[in-house]
Amino acid sequence: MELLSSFRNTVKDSTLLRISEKVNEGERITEEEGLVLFEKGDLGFVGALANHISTRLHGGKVYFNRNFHIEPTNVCMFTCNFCSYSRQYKHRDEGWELSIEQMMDIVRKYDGQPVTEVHIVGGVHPKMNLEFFCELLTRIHEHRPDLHLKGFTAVELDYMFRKAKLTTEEGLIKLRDAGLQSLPGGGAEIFHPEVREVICADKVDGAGWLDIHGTAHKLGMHSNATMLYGHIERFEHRVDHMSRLRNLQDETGGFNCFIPLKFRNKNNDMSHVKESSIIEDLRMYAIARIFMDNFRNLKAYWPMLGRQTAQLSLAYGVNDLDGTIDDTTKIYSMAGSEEQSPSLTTEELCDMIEAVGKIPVERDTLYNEIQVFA
Ligand code: V47
Ligand code: SF4
Repeated sequence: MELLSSFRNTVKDSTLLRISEKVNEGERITEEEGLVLFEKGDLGFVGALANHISTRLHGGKVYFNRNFHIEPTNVCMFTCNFCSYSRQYKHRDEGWELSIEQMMDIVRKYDGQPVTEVHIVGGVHPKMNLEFFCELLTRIHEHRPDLHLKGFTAVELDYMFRKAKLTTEEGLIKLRDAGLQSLPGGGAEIFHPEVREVICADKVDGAGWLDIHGTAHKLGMHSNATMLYGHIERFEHRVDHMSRLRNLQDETGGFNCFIPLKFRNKNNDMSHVKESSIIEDLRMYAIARIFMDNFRNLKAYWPMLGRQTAQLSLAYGVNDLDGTIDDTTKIYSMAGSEEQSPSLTTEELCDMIEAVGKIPVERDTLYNEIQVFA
């Protein structure tokens, strides 16, 4: 009620007022209303609504997990224009290709440390096939059965399964049997073909990405969803993207969280495209929180966004900062993020969260609470 009374006097636009009423009542907003938020919703307005929703859902709790990344290779068969990270197969001598033993060395580095998740993601290498990754998963699982294995974007999976001549379901069952428990959200970019055909024409399309995640959900696996924003897309492409995810979530309920990823423009074929401002970033998070009513969690991936903007986003609907990570991910440092070797201790993460008046909570991959830092 309080939320509404302040807007009744200040907000003149009838659609914005209607949206604030819907948020107050816990009702879903339409695609048209989502577009109006992008076009007319100022930062204070969308931020207040988003913080209201996040507080209603999580009571001020902000989650993080203790994880590390393995990036098996940056050699890639695809040619996404925004990618600063990959090397084409013909230039593979400029990239890296880790053997299973080298990846096990990374896993062993964390022996005795309280990490709960390993995130495995990389380029699409023609020689790293389904069998190779099943062996990797089996080895990690045998070495450390308590670690949650989250891995492979729908782009990697699509290529792997086509090469193995398996259906999505057959391929996912093989990976699941080897120990894979959930899928990260990468590769989604922007689903709409008007944009996808310009920024990443040669990889799995939007329908294919959604089909892989939907199939994983039906097999009892969980996954995340991302959206690469702040480049050539228009607001209606963002709304279309979020709407397709929202529809799939209605069907399966298998998404853990939504992660808007800010486009970074260094060292790639889209360097001429200006990066979004901090105001646009915060508006993006807030509108995502309002629109994605069936996603419990909204994550700001701090290695890409930078820790200060990520911290600010906690007042704009975000309730998850991903993890402690260590300096094992290179995707964003290569694309120009201010975080050149991303690593935060648990204490630093907790300080960041407490500084905005929220409660830090360590979670596992599926958002079960491990420890509340009161
Ligand atoms: O799909 C690539 C993005 C994604 C750039 O599920 C870029 O928990 C910005 O999806 N500027 C891969 N973004 C990473 C990813 C992810 C990260 C953290 C957590 C999770 C999770 C998933 O990185 C790609 C693409 O959208 N990306 N290049 C760039 N220049
Ligand atoms: Fe390859 Fe992924 Fe980079 Fe695209 S974003 S070129 S699929 S590594």
